[in-house]
Amino acid sequence: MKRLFESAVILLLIATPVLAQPSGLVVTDGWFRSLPGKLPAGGYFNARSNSGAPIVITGAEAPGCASLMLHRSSDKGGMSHMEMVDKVTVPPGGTLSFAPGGYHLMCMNPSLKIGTRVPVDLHLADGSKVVAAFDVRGATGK
Ligand SMILES: [Cu+2]
Repeated sequence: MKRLFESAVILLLIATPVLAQPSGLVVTDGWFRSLPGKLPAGGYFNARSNSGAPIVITGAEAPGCASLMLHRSSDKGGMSHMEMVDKVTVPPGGTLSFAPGGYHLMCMNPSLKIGTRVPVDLHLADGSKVVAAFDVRGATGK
């Protein structure tokens, strides 16, 4: 019986593309916008919290990025502007979208190949990390 349970769990782990991590953070729809040359690539995803407490993302890394920063875009006096943030908080039971024009990841000095998938590690304030696969797309987001 225990065996059977274990195989079922393993099957589930293999078959489920989105894994609820122990932290309670579920990452879906991850993708990078790859631009020509060595222009930084924006990274976008949805972060959903299954936790009763806030989940704080403090950093990120990925193999195709020399560094991967947390950024936020905003409009100041009609000028689009972005700044680095040191953390992003996902509210208890809520969803935070990292999307063009708002929070995003910024992949510096990228070596990303369009059509591939790369693993992204998100570092959380509690010391744990969540790994999610990001699709690498072109400039139009397709
Ligand atoms: Cu940015």
